[in-house]
Amino acid sequence: MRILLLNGPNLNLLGRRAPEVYGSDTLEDVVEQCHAHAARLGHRLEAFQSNHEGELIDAIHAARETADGIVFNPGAFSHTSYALHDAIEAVGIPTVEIHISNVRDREPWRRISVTEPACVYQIFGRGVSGYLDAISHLHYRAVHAPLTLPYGPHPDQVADLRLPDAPGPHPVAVLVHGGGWADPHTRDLMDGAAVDLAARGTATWNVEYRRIPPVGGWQDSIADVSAGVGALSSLSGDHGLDLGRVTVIGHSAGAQLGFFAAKTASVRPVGFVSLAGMLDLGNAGTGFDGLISAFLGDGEGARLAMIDPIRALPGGFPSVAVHGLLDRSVPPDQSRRFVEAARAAGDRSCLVEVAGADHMDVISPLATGWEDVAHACLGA
Ligand code: CA2
Repeated sequence: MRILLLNGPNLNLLGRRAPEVYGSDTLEDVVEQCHAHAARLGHRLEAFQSNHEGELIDAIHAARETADGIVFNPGAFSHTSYALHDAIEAVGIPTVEIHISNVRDREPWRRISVTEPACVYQIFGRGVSGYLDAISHLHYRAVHAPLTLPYGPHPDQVADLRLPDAPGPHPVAVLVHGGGWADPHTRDLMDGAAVDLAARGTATWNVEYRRIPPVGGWQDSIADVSAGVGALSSLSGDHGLDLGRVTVIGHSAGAQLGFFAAKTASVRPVGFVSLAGMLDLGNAGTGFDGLISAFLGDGEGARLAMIDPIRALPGGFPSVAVHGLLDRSVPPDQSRRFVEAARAAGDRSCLVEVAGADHMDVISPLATGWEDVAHACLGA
């Protein structure tokens, strides 16, 4: 694939001012990292930056001949430029919008993006690594483009459906991304797993959900994932989904959500797989205090029991807890304790420890140990 990396106004100043907002990498650093990441995935990348709207429009038009995907940081033009929106729409090249900063958590006018609706995806608030995530997203989209469908009226109530290249009915893996329930982390985190599992014969339903807004919101997140699972019943006929073989697979904080969705959804899953899951929130360690209290909202510490998977056992379904032994973000003990408690409560549950894998490896088909993870997911 040929990727155009396009940067808009003021991004030439990166690394020279406002490092607290945009980090310390210069634009040259960003371009170099993007080149390397694209090459790792087998793609070629060309970069262009301009402070002028017309030049950006011309670059998008020219990309018709030279690019199959665009990674675009329109800078402040994203908040105002219908002309750029139209250019992206007119050329029809899959374009991922990226913002380095968390535009949803700054001045209200930065929350608005008029260019986003013309793009296939938007990534924001992940620093410079968002550019690399945007390249990965284009990569997985090129391998297997999803059908993105709403399951509710909110823009975050959507999910990506990928069907195996075989006649149905298909078993279904519902994927629930992690990221500490927080805004910048969205479902592209699960793109690799979604594409790989679909290639192995399982339909994948990669669910987005409302996240911490900026404090509280656990009810919305849990309700959304549960509704996302339930929405499979209206899709099964058209897409050949086997509702008797649905598995919920959650990563990190997404495992916490996935567990409750598996318990409450109107479509009953036959299994739950936790990948590096936060399953014992009461013993997550002090490093997680801020995250958990942000999710619960002020003064709601007493409700921890309501959102803690280990305290809500038995689940009433079999579970597999997969954990990389090199995980420094969520300790492998979370999975060990969950499996022990699940068995004690009467659930069938098993632990899969993956040597050499860290927190993100358990969702990456390119990482060490992915075969073990994929088998755990399919076996469930
Ligand atoms: O977060 C982003 O990536 C932005 O697209 C960056 C734009 C801003 O206008 C958007 O709202 C969000 C700004 C580009 C960089 O501006 C600088 C300003 C001072 C110092 C360095 C860069």
